[in-house]
Amino acid sequence: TRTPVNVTVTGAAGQIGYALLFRIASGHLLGADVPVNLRLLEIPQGLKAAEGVAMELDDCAFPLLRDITITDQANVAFDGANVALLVGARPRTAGMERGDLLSANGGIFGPQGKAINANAADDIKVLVVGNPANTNALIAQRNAPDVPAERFTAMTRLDHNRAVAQLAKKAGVTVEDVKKVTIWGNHSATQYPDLFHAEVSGKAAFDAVGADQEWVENFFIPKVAKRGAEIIEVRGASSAASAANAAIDHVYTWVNGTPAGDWTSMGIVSDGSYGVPEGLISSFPVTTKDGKFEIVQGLDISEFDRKRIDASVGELAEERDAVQELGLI
Ligand code: NAX
Repeated sequence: TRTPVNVTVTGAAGQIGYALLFRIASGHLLGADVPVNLRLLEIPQGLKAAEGVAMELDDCAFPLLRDITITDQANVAFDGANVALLVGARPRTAGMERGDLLSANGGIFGPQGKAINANAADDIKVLVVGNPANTNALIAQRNAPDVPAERFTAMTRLDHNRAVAQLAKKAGVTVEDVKKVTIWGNHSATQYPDLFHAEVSGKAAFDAVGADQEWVENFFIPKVAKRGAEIIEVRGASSAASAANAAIDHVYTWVNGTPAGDWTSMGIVSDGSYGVPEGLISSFPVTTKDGKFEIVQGLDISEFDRKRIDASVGELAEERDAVQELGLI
């Protein structure tokens, strides 16, 4: 039998946590033959609710779930962690400026990065879900100098999955027929969901949507980029199950690989590819294999692509400069 994998989840008592933990425990994060220990990190006010979730996890009698630890101590939560899902974050509240938001999150992701650096297992893989995800991931990464930078990633898989679904709907195909969609840049309204390099049933996706430039610019891109706000308006609460599903997809793909003839989108530390300044955590098209990822190289970047990638990456650079000024990195 395999040794259990230690999976740490922060913000475990929140709504994404509630949609996430049961799927991790049932084998969807890593595979149906991989036992897991769960380490749940919450703030003190969230500990009781986290205990309630743990009681429900017990009541599922999941064969793969070995052990659950509940704590408000980062050093305990990340002790021996192989996978860490950083979901808990400080949301933007009314009247909060960007600087306030970034410094509040720096107060969370800085110490968590240090705790990961000091306590996590050598093979630690980190996914940051809590917003602003890319910059929170950057803060954690910079506070973990002994961990290879590529182990820190930010989630744009929900945006990716949203783009796949919209494209399939428009082309009148199933989602399995849609390949090579890319989200570039920041997980924010400036992101660039790119269908120009995508394929539908093996042909150019742009042709599959009737070469309808007006639909791409005025429907597809804003639909994907602003989907989070639309969910809040219609559901009355922010995306939770779909976000949890995307977190599962992100880690599963990272560990188990992308299928041949396809790629995925992940926020990762830039190596300078496609003119994205080195060191920024930006979303790229990536393939994965044996627990490692590579940026898809050699894509033709049109002027249309360039403008949108640059706008989103520009926002990431501003966020990095702001957290640098605040002394968070
Ligand atoms: P909730 O407010 O339901 O839950 C957050 C939980 O985190 C709470 O239980 C809170 O007590 C806990 N928490 C806060 N600070 C903590 C800390 N320092 N350590 C440990 N736990 C802490 O939010 P939820 O709807 O679950 O969303 C979580 C985060 O995901 C938010 O930042 C949200 O903006 C972000 N999202 C990111 C998405 C993405 O695609 N990257 C999409 C969905 C979501 O909007």
